[in-house]
Amino acid sequence: MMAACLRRCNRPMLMMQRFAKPSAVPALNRGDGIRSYAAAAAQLKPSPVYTEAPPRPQLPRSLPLSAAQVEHYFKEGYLICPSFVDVAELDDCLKAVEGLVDYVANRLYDTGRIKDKCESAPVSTRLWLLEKQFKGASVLIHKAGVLPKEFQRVWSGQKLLDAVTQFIGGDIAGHPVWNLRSKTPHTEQATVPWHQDNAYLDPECENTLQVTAWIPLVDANQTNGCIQVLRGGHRSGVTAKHTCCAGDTWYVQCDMNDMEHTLGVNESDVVTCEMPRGGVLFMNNAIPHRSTENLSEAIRWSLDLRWQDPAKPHGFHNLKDPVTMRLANQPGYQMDWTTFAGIDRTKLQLEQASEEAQDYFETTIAGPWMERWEITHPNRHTNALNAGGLTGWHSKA
Ligand SMILES: O=C(O)CCC(=O)C(=O)O
Repeated sequence: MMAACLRRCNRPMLMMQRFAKPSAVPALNRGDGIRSYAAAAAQLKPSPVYTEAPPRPQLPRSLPLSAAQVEHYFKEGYLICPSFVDVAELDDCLKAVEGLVDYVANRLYDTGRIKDKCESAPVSTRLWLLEKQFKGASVLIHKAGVLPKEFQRVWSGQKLLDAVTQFIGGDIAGHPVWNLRSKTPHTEQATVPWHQDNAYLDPECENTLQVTAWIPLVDANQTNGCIQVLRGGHRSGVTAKHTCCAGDTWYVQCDMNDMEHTLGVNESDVVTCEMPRGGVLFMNNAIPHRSTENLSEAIRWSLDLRWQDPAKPHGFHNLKDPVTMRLANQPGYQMDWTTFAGIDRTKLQLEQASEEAQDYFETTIAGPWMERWEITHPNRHTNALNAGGLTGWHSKA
């Protein structure tokens, strides 16, 4: 019923909407040194949502983040907490991942697409072995949009929500953009180029602080492709020019020169965010970041989860609303996952796409974020958009 309503309401929007271009940023004069871009950008009036912390909250328990950590988050646009999540909860998540991979293996096998289900392989390699038999097996996981209970528990866990309260205040909703990343080794599709999360959303949310927690389910390092951020690139709140799409992927990307002009950051601002299992990288929706290639021999599994104030625009193209998790004026508020976890965003988009695209095994992905940016590199994904098909929401890079 709900899905049908959303389908009816959204089809015209998805097919016809053309996104407004992001607000133009005055070109910055280069001056006499490469860092003059940064100096000039620093003079841009910063967007307070990304740079000013709310008052330190009062909770009936100690807050998980120190004042210095909160300050770092708002000043630099990211925060690494090397030991934050209970690793037993991550074990549970990995068990759930095993179930998701098993489901894909069975569907591929039952339809004759693979010869070996690789049942004895561990979660660190099984999907990669499937990928070798069916290119795009990991895309099937990525676009599945299944939100297991184990992920829900992490997402709405008290300690994480307390930290989020320190960033956005006491009203908190889970944003519909979340991802399980199966970063298989040596895979272009799993190497996410420089971007700001805002580039995947409708510009209406650019004055909403959205907090991302990037949570590796295994140790994340330079070898298996951890996240890199461009520190300070969030300060103006501007979304730099992105182009579409990188290589044979559906990812939009941002050029370092453009970021230097509009965000005032360059190579010297790169921070490589290695962290052990149990760590969390907090980011915001304006910080430029990417993940590097996985050069190891094992999958780098991770989750990225997001929160924002439920009263503010979320930019998710009217596809699905955030799920309220906490309300400051209702300390006993009980959140309800049923509607949120019950609406499968990929199914929603598939229902809006052509018959042909409604194939579980489809590994071409196209979506509304592609309409916001110039298509400088057409590929099968952008062609699918041009053909009028929205072939599954990977939610974002
Ligand atoms: O996990 C990755 O490889 C990329 C993550 C990312 O780009 C994000 O969370 O926005």
